[in-house]
Amino acid sequence: MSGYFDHIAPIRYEGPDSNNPLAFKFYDPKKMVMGKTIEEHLRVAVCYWHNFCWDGADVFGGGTFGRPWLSGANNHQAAEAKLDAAFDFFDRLGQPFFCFHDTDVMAEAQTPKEHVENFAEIVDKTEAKMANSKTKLLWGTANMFSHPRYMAGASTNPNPDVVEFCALQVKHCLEATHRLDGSGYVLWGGREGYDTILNTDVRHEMDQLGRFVSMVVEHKHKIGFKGDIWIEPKPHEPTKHQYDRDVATVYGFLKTYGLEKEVGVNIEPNHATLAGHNFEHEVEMANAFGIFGSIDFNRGDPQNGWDTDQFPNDLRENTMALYYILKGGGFKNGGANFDAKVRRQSCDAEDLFHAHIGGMDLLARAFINAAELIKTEKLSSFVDNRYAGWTSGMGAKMMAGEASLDDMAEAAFNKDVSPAPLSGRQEYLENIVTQYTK
Ligand code: XLS
Ligand code: NI
Ligand code: NI
Repeated sequence: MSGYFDHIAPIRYEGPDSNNPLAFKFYDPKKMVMGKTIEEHLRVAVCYWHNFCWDGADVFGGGTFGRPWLSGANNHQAAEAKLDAAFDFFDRLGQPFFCFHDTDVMAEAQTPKEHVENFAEIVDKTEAKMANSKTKLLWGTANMFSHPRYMAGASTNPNPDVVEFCALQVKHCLEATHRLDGSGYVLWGGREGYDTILNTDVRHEMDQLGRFVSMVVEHKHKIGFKGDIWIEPKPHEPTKHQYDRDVATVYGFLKTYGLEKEVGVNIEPNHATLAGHNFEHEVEMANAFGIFGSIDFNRGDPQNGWDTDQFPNDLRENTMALYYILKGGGFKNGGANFDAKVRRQSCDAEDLFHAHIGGMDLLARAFINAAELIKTEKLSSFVDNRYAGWTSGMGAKMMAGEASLDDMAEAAFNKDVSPAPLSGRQEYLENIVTQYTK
């Protein structure tokens, strides 16, 4: 036990009238909605990185948090102390899953051999911890962006030696994810892009990425990993132009390299907004192409142009997103993680709990709203009705490939009038969402 969280009692559901800041008001894990519990629907995961690996440093100043396990060198003892603290936190919060980057959990390595050894050592210890905890692994991922070797790209680096190192990291991290019974494996491409076209062979880099992701898929099948592989789209930051800009771009990439049946997406709302989309747009694009996987439910700051990774607190935005997630069938192997990056002044153990309790409460509320919206069918029946014309006549013929441009033009010509405008009823539909956002 780390001792760091000793003054915090396990978090319980106390209901909406509770004034206890360290209790759930809406996240009642055993509440049944649409045939499953809230816990089973949302599959909440706590992430390692911002919570247990970040000391509060920003580009202008050093750490503010004083987490004991981060106070010295990142050696084996520190990695173990961090593991103790993380599982102590998980056991008190009671969420079902966690997720990690390889470098989050392990002692820092100087050589490739040390990387493999240090990671293997902590994976053994994590496995032992998991045996005594209810917390399971949602997904693992390799950090291929922090180390200076990745400054010019990870698998899209012009230097194949760097890409070999990526293979080393991903091989071991995917195998560890498999061994720890993870449901998914994430590839976030923060350095998979370019800063200036002047030094970049874009097509070559895209082909590298295509081949690299294919190798990851081949390895998944070779080792018998049954979980999913997800790319996490983001338009920029840290790299100016990232190749996995948004869901539609990722789909185009997957299709180009024949990976669309093998790889899905891990959508992050703040990445969506950075790409100029709203959250539900990205969810529905993924549903439309059959690549929906998991969600990193982080909110951004509407006045900032960067990724703040804060816990979700916008009820309407998340009601909308969960509506489209549910409409697509809900989470399967995926789940809900939110990075819950607390602000730099939030330097106490309590602050980590407030962020996670707030995020889980908000998601539970939004989920119940979304389930009600599904049940009323007010939105879906409107949409079905709007497209009803395609089930018969020329519309059906066109979609079945049985009408040519000539046929359609002739049908239009034979009608004496041009089609009358039909209201899209946006205000009416928005009011329904407002009515169900509670
Ligand atoms: C950064 C990403 C990152 C991924 C995991 O913007 O959100 O934290 O989720 O590598
Ligand atoms: Ni993310
Ligand atoms: Ni992010």
